[in-house]
Amino acid sequence: MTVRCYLGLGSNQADPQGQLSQALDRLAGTPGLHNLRCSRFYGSKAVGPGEQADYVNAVASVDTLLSPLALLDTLQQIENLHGRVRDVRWGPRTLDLDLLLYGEQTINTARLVVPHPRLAQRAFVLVPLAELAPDLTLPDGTCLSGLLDYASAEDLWLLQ
Ligand code: ROI
Repeated sequence: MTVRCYLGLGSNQADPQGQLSQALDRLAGTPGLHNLRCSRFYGSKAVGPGEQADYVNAVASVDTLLSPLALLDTLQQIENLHGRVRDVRWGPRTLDLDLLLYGEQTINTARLVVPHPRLAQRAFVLVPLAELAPDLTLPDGTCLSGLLDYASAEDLWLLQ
């Protein structure tokens, strides 16, 4: 049985929309990932310390037989193909691919925490996620629609 997963995509360097489009092509071509769907693209003000360029963000869903860590490996390989350098925490990035949700599972390991720990506070994740799955409930029972009521969408705008 496949598991439905949600992925966060973000970029604020080197043609961010192009980075996301190319990442989606790569995800679509990855064996073991099926039924890829993506939200519309959003512009967003950078969250985190310091000044950095605005981001482009989107959320995708895929159905997969890959284990969580195999899926994480796949996402990191794609990030690396986009020249992602893991230097500055919270720093600018050519491509960020986050595993937001892996079915109903809760995962707490050194390498991977799912649901993504900051998912609930980030409008740039919640708003596109709601396009794909408006009735989604998180593993702890929280409804996405409830989180959206508190998410500030003022630093988020639709691109297409
Ligand atoms: N800010 C926005 N708006 N979008 C992101 O994808 C994003 N990713 C990050 C940090 C640096 C926390 N800020 C972000 O990793």
